[in-house]
Amino acid sequence: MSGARGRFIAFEGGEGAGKSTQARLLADALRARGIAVVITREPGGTPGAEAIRALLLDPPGEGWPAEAEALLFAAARADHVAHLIRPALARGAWVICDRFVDSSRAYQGSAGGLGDEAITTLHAFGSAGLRPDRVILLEGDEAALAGRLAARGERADAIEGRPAEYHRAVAAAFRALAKADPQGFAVIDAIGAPDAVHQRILLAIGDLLA
Ligand code: Z5A
Repeated sequence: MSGARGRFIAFEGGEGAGKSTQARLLADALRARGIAVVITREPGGTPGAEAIRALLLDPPGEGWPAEAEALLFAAARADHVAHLIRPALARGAWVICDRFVDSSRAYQGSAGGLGDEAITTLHAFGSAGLRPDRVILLEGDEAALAGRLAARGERADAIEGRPAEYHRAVAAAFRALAKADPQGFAVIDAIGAPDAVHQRILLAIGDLLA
């Protein structure tokens, strides 16, 4: 690639929306166009952030108070941004990230009750407020997405296992974030065959590929 900064794409949405599947399909499609791609996830992506992921998804003791949970997500993100995301963008690679700061805004800020200002302040401090060039928000009917998770049959982690109302509040928060920033977000229907969803995503980032 030239000396230009790479593009930063984040996938967001509730559990089972197909973020990991679509992140992989997009990475393959970009590589087929000769673009250098780094695919990563949150919480995680670097050794430090993966260590924090384990603490968040399987908490020792009584579980984290809401404030500690938000701080741990922000700390993991700060390490991930400093050690992986910014260096990759600087060398011209595209970074595709399975969840980023809008997950903290929806889960900890909105559903968890800490408020958006607390989360964006932590992000400004930890990661200098880095924003994706485009957030792909995958949305689908609650029952259909729950069916996918049931078919996968894995044990729910500490956050997935929260009540349905918490996850409904997360979904509403994502919708509100996307409505408030129509340039920054592309809302994609997550229902349909993986390749059909992938084609919708390619259309939604067409301007970034031009
Ligand atoms: N969290 C937070 O609270 N705050 C934060 O700041 C961040 C995260 C960054 C991370 O867990 C948890 O942390 C998450 C939010 C919280 N908890 N919750 N809820 P994770 O990364 O392990 O979990 P996840 O992000 O929810 O991933 P997921 O459950 O694996 O869902 P997904 O990545 O969106 O879906 P998938 O793995 O691509 O697909 C799920 C299944 O559906 C799988 O069997 C696929 O084969 C199948 N699938 C995918 N696409 C389709 C289509 N199109 N049709 C049919 N079946 C499909």
